[in-house]
Amino acid sequence: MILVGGFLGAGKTTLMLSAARLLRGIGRCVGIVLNDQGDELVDTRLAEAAGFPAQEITGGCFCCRFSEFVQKLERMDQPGSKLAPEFIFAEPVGTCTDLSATILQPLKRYYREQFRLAPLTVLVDPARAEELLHPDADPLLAYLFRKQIAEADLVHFSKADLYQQFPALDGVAARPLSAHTGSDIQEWLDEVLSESAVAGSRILEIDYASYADAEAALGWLNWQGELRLRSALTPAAVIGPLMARIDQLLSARQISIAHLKVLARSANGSLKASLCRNGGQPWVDGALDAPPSPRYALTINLRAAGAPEELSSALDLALRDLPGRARTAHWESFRPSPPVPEHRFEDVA
Ligand SMILES: Nc1nc2c(ncn2[C@@H]2O[C@H](COP(=O)(O)OP(=O)(O)OP(=O)(O)O)[C@@H](O)[C@H]2O)c(=O)[nH]1
Ligand SMILES: [Mg+2]
Repeated sequence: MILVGGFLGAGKTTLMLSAARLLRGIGRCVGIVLNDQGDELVDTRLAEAAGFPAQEITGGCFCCRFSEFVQKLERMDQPGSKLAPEFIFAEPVGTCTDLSATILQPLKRYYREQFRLAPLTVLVDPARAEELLHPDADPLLAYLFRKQIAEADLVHFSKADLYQQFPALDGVAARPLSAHTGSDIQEWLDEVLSESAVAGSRILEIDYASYADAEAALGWLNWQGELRLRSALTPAAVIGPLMARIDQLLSARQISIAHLKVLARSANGSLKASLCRNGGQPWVDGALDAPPSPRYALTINLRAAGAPEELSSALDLALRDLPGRARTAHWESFRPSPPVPEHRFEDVA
């Protein structure tokens, strides 16, 4: 089980999918477990679209739903099941930390026969690190970000293709990798799968009140529904203006985007776009050349530093601006509730 942590938008899903493809390419069977505080996850749809067995824990983090997490891992691993991966990647919520004490140690103590654990990798987006390690950063998010790094067995800078230089991380050695170019992904896999790798080598000292406040500093919005257009459009022509409008509305309210993901699926193909900061250029994955369609299934996941009602009203306006009608099947917006882990180890197991 390979746990990949890191802040929202760090590149966890992209790295897991890239590494999973490498393993599949040499004939190994791989599964993926995703996690969110809400329902309707873009990442799960992506993992499924990439052809990997995917499970998800929704409505809370792995640590607060540890028993369910283990059930999902075991379900993937049942003999005779068509889902019987040798390797399982697991992505915790991007605002989660204390994973060593609450997930890795209990797995080591109670499930040592079932699972071999890879070191806890924490991915760091270099630009996000510059922002959150700056003295003017939001103190709660900076606290959470530092804790994520402090408990890692391995820290890697993601998106190395975009940067020449990388910020200092409080004495932690972090090597760059890029899931987009593939550079150093095989090396990372070799390292986390090596016989000598140690999982959960540290336990954090963490104040759960500050951790809860940091998680609640961000608003969460998950939306899923159907879009019926007045005339057929390509997925890029739907997603591009929609994301630009959400970005514009949030920026006007001075709400910082942590991660906005939109997935548009039609019978002609699907496209996902991702925006990790206001005014940025969305990254697009999928069928950019898909022919126009009059109907899309849309999934939208937004995490941003604003009140849930503000995120909802921005999305509502943006959906109304689409050249067609959006029908809501699922809409939730909230601030994550305080983490209450099922287990918490004080010492390394
Ligand atoms: N240039 C570049 N972009 C990357 C790389 N890895 C990920 N990204 C982009 O970064 C954005 C966020 O990536 P994700 O993999 O969705 O990040 P995540 O950590 O799973 O985000 P959450 O699920 O919200 O916590 C996407 O637009 C990716 O395409 C990389 O190696 N290079
Ligand atoms: Mg993800």
